[in-house]
Amino acid sequence: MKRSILLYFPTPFPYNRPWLGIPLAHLAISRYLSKNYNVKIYARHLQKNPLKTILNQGKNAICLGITAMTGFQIYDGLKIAKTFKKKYPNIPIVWGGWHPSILPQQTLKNPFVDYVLVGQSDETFPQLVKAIERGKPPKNKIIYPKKPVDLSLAPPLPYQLLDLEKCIGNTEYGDRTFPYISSYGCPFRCAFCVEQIVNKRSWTAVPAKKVVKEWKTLVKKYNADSIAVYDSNFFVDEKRVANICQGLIKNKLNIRWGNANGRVSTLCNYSPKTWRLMKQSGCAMILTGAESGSQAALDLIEKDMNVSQIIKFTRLCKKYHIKILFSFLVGLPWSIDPVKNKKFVDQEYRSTFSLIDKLLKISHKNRFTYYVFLPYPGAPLFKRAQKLGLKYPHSLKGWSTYLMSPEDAFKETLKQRWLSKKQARLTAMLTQYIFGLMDVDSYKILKDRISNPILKIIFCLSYQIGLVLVKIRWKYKFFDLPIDYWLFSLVHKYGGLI
Ligand code: B12
Ligand code: SF4
Repeated sequence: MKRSILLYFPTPFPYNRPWLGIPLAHLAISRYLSKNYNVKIYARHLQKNPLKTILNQGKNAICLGITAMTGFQIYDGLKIAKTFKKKYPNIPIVWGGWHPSILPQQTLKNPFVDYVLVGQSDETFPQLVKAIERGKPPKNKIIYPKKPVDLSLAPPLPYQLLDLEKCIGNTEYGDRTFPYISSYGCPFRCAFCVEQIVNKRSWTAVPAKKVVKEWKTLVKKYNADSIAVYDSNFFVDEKRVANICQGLIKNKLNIRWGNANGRVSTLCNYSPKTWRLMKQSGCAMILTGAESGSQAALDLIEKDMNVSQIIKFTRLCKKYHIKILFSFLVGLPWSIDPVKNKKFVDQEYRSTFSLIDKLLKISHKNRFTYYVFLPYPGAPLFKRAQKLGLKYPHSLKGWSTYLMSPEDAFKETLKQRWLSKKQARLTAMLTQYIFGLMDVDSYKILKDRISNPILKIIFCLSYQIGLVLVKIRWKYKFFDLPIDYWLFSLVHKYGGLI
């Protein structure tokens, strides 16, 4: 009988907000194991009561694997790990993913962590599993990859391990959108990002031919009509992108692809031929970190780009009818002096608002998201924030409540000097409510998710009223008396719509 490997994907959100998605990390670490072991992946959106099922399956297990980003995933992961450890004290619990990779020693100190696998674990996890199975577990409890994974040799992700119907949903560019990862790492050095700590500015990718072949399987076997690309930086190699596009066209895959993360500065240098291929092959949406309208802020975060490139990029995307999902951040740690800092942050808001107005004039079809800057452990700006008085946790458990979502961010900022509670709230209001409703695709996506006809009518009416309100608010930059936003937040929190 095959031995089993249990993998848990902790929920990323603190309340009952659904997260539909494919736990790609678990598929990636199972790609060399799925044939010879009984790999089982658990998550709240996959099973009704994952804890109960995991506890029932423990007897024959070699280990339990848990992934975690900094934040709530740690909280949920620890809850499962604690109960599991109580029932099966001899089965090792292996932690991996972004947070354990950033702080491996601290993570290992937790009693419900037996091993920490740092970074890309496609190869190291199978090695560990086999060693445990042979009864020769490694003495070293923190395991590092020897080199970046060669994705040209790696077997395709074993999507068959999941009940995919529970994982996929609709997006603005498709009804059955499948998440996919075509590269690991990113060669850039943005000072707020953890890429350079975990992947050391390396970048490895699945070759173009293989990407096309794997997308073809997703279309033919699983009926995918669209692909969401989850790479940290999909567009590093223009030739590869062009070849992928050509392959998609040649194979008449007739899909749309989106979410692909790319840098403004890289894409501005792409040739018109590649842009045309991208459009023809179904590129529907590019995600980019525009970060700020303030050049001083872009320089502080070492973004290595300028504001005029953001404008050029927006024009290019408009020309080729590709939607942009812009990500902005605000509230950088400028100065130890709170008065000076406030001045800088006010300037960040003004510059970004003015840039967004310019971008809206070029096209009103793009989506803007706006986040409060939150220092992630390991990133260069974290060290700067530390010097400015950031209070941060010193244990794995502590990081589980390091709040990440914009709606909760103001709670965290109470401890910070460089952003007021009011400003943090404003940022959450902008990203979720104002820009959320102004995004022309939100209406359709959300409407399609509601099956009850009466609820659908109520939704449509409220949305239209909300849209008028948010447009007025944005036009006059009037964000006080946010009664409409509070109502929206209630629906958002408990209705689970967005
Ligand atoms: C999809 C995604 C999400 C999804 C789902 C998250 C998930 N865990 O799958 C959602 C939408 C929920 C999300 C939310 C957020 N995300 Co996010 N997200 C991603 C993204 C784009 C892809 C994740 C993915 O599937 N990767 C593909 C897999 C194959 O790679 P991987 O996860 O790195 O896994 C490999 C290794 O890490 C390791 N590994 C991973 N898990 C495990 C488990 C075990 C047991 C082992 C042994 C190994 C292992 O092996 C894998 C194979 O090599 C990543 C960027 C990226 N390229 O990974 C950011 C990323 C993980 N997100 C990030 C951030 C900052 C956020 C947000 C805070 C964004 C925001 N401002 O709101 C929120 C946090 C929400 C919350 N409340 O905590 C950061 C993480 C920072 C951190 N310190 O944890 C990343 C790295 C982006 C970045 N470069 O900054 N995100
Ligand atoms: S380009 Fe994106 S993934 Fe790369 S370092 Fe900057 S923020 Fe991180």
